[in-house]
Amino acid sequence: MSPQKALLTAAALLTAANAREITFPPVSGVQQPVGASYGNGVGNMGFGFGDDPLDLSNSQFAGLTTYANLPYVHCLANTTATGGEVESYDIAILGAPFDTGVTARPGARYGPIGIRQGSRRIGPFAYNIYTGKNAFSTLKVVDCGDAPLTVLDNTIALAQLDKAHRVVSARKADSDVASVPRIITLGGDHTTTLSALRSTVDHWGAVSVIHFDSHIDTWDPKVLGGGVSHYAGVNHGTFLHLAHEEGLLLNSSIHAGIRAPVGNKHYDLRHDKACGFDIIKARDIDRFGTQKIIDHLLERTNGTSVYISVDIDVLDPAFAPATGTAEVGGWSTRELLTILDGLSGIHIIGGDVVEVAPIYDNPGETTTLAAAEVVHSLIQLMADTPVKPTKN
Ligand SMILES: [Mn+2]
Repeated sequence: MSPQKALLTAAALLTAANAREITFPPVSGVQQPVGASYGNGVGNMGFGFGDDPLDLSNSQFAGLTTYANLPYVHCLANTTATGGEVESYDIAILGAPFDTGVTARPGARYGPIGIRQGSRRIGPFAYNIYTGKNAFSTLKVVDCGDAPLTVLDNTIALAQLDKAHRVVSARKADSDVASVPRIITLGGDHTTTLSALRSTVDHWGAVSVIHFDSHIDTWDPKVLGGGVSHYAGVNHGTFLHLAHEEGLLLNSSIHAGIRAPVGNKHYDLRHDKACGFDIIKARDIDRFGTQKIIDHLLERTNGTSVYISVDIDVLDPAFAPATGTAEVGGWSTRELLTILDGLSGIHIIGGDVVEVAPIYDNPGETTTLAAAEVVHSLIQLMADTPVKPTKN
């Protein structure tokens, strides 16, 4: 190597060594870190930085994954770890990891964690572009984690879930405008809704259920499962029959999005009516549009307390492939969200999103993103209408 070449090589090495200290030039137009306060006291976009880029205390995508990055509260505890009172809340997100009541593909026991995963971009900074509202600004919403449910015995698991609902809803609400906390359950297969209704009856008596689903779920255990054993008759296709039998439902209930076939067109539909339900079929949206569907749901349940249960299979499998009993020909995510948001003002006392089985989802998380946004809409409906119990 010539002395001249050696000198050039040394200079290149020196440059390489110096290049390890990288100083980026200032980015034109950015006056403060992304996500910093707008300077007029109105929030930020939740990317985790205030004026100090090393302030790690407000990061959106760090820490453990709760629904919409909400604070975690151990709502099932008797006291806090230090013996204090459990933190109060108005709306509790509660996971129900149970999927041994299904008649088709299992996997919804991972629904709660999947929905939380799909909710990472939802948070207190978000104002709805259609309504201008922020679902988290008036009532205190927390994530209680999942109820501990055994996977080995359905009877015990459902008793555990019954108890979890009673404990979580028995606390005094945080706000004085809503004296009983309301629960939004992340299912879990649809059997889990039965536990929720067994708890809401303690505070609000029998309720109307708005049941978004492709299936009617009022099947008589005699025709679905009960022929196998008494125990097998309690499943995700019979829970509404059982809720009716237990006196938890008003006869102003209604299904929305139905399209799956029934086993016996006379008996099943007559029985469905006897359980208190009217039916909006999936294709009704083509004839009437979303507004007529909203109007019908509001008319049907007018003057009653309402529980809203959303089986994610109400959506077409194009929008929600990750579910146990997919039925083609369903609604789009946009149509469902339009209908849900259109129910603003309804006396909603509880709700759930069930049958999300993340194992069948795609890398784009299509189903869990949709389910997370449905939960967001349910929270907004609760925030729109604070309720007081009609019993106790
Ligand atoms: Mn269902």
